[in-house]
Amino acid sequence: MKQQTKEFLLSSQEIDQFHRDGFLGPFDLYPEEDMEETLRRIRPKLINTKTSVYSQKQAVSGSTNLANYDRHLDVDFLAEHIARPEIVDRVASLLGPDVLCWRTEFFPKYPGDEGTDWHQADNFSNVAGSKHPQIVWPEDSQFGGTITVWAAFTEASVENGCLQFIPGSHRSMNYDESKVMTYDPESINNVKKDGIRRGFFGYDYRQLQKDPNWSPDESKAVSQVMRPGQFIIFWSTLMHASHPHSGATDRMRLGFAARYVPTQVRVYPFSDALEEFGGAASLDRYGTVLVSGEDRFHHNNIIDHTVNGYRFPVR
Ligand SMILES: O=C(O)CCC(=O)C(=O)O
Ligand SMILES: [Fe+2]
Repeated sequence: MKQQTKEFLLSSQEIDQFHRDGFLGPFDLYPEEDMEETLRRIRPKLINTKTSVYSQKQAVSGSTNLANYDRHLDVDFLAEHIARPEIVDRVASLLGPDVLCWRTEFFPKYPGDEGTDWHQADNFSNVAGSKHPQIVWPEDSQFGGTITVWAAFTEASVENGCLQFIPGSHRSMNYDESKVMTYDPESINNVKKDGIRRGFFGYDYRQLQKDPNWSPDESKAVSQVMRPGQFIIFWSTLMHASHPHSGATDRMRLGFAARYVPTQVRVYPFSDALEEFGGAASLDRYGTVLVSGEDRFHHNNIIDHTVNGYRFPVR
């Protein structure tokens, strides 16, 4: 049982706003200087992917950038980050008291990098090579998708590639995640859409469009400028993208996304490997992390620090 502090619960007005817009924030988490200092401190650990649960030894085929995934399972600061009450209380206000963190991902943008193309994710079969859903909600649930908490580990500005959202777009999917996309690493930083350099990490997300003739209404897009140490909360089904890194500054942009679901959701029910971005890695050492409440469903393997040796903060 993980107790909530309840100190950072959302107000009913904030909850309504989240359901209307599909996002909420940004919120303050770390002071700017602390965030910068922390990033300097953990960088060597991040670069050392040998300790990642998807390290090369674990990779079952190809070269993989999956080592960018789930580093909360081997880097202490990230293990603490995903369980911070400033985040968890707010997420639990939206998902209910029993919450799992099932995925984290780094999103770096270096000077000159393309923006992340517009997309929505519901069951996350979008880039899964197997086309199996990665998360499955009970059949009678009102919701699908996951709540993403995207933290700015550096400044995120229009110039260096901050997020963009189309408010209110989370209720209907413009993409069919069961369609197949072709992975083409050559396309990275090489494709322009309506004059803007955008791509999806080697995939062309437009291949999933339900209507090939539709295109997102960018006039409705809002940019999410954030200072280092802030975070924003959004549904994965919200239309979201990011600006390209213009190269006007030589500093990279780094986002850290943590994804949460309630305990009744099944995570990776159809697969014992992750297959994405032209690589694959075994899920042998993978587990979800209970960040709030209790697990009465036992659908998922939960990583327990007392058993597995990982050091999660117990609250
Ligand atoms: O940071 C980005 O550019 C994209 C982030 C994103 O798509 C996500 O967190 O789901
Ligand atoms: Fe996304």
